Amino acid sequence: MSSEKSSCPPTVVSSTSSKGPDLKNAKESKVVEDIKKAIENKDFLLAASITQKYLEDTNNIPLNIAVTGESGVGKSTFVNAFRGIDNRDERAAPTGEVETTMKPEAYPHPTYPNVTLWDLPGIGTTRFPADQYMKHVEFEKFDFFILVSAIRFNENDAKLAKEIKKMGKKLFFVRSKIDHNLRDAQRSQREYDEEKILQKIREYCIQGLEKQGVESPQVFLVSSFDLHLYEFPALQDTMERELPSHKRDVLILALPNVCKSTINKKKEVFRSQIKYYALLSATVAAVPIPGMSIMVDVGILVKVLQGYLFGFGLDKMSLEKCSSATNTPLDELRAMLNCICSGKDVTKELVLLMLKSTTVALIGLAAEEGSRWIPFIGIPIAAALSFTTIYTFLSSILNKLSVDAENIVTKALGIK
Ligand SMILES: Nc1nc2c(ncn2[C@@H]2O[C@H](COP(=O)(O)OP(=O)(O)O)[C@@H](O)[C@H]2O)c(=O)[nH]1
Ligand SMILES: [Mg+2]
Repeated sequence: MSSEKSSCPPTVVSSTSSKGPDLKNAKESKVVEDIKKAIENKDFLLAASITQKYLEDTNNIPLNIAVTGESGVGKSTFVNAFRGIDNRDERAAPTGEVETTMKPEAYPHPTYPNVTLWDLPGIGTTRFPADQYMKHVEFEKFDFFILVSAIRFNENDAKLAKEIKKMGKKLFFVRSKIDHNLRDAQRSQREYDEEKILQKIREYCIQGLEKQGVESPQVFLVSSFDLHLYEFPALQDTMERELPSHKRDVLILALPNVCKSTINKKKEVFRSQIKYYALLSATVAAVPIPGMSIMVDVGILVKVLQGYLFGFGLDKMSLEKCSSATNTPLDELRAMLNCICSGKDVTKELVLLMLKSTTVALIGLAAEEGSRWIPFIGIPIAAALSFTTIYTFLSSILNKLSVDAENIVTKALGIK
């Protein structure tokens, strides 16, 4: 079980200052205009299909993360941990082996297959010079690189780092196996001071890289066995800030739930999509096919709620994994759950039950953003009720699930 501490940084509101034009907002504005036009023309099916396509496209944007470094430094373990997979899992990248693979191996995220972690052969394993190595691993396809070292970054690492930068790619340095260093120090130092040791390791890595000509390296101290400790949360924030806006949400959803700020960011990503799901329901409601609306809604809602559970780690399997990984009895985790669908398989029956029990209480409590959207996008009166109902329903469930997710993280990881 992990220690009581967490280096969870405060929630940072994503800035749009990063690289290039704001593709997400540009695309969103265009889609909203197209939907408005379709609704003006009373072509609700077209409005629905534009909305559906937008949601599908947004949720399928590819993100490719390359993990490289010399053999044995913990690359494969990091790839597994990032995907929330134990080294012993059958989907895991093999670990603790002499590196023989010469080509990058793809490991898709178990919940978001559009996100792929790539386990690269060490540059020393391939014996290529840095420029050939980059060609060999087909560097163009990666959104960014993570360069791992378990002691210090050596000459090979520095050469590769410079080549990665030269090719215009983002790079973050991870100093792995920090738990190992701290355990060693605890056993051998009379006055053990964790902060001082971490500072020393960080400075040693940064100075080493600078001496080899790498400018302003960002080094993050990580234990892949305890991602919530040390600087993985800070690495998450940095990766997110450095990505272009249209990829940022994709990364956020795929991040392991290692601190409350991750949960909050996921909640915001989910929240930003609610109006489109409500719109889907409204456009269907505007089409005069009796009885059609509620069935379509329920099908959509099942999928959306399942997505929330997977994203927050509140599905049955994630809870079981969390229980065994943190030695927290499953019953104790389940006792933290308040939302009716947390830890369950979401079925149409369950959603209908939830709709019955929650919307009655919420009717009239039109969520602000939701109600602002109705006249803005020109939703007809007949469909507005459907829009408001779904909007309010999803917002309310999302709030409850995010509280459950925070409680689970707090309990299982001992985060304050
Ligand atoms: N204590 C500790 N051991 C680690 C960590 N990361 C990897 N290891 C161990 O280091 C060994 C090599 O890891 P692996 O991921 O196979 O390294 P790779 O060759 O770079 O892919 C394995 O025995 C791992 O269990 C870590 O963060 N902490
Ligand atoms: Mg490996």
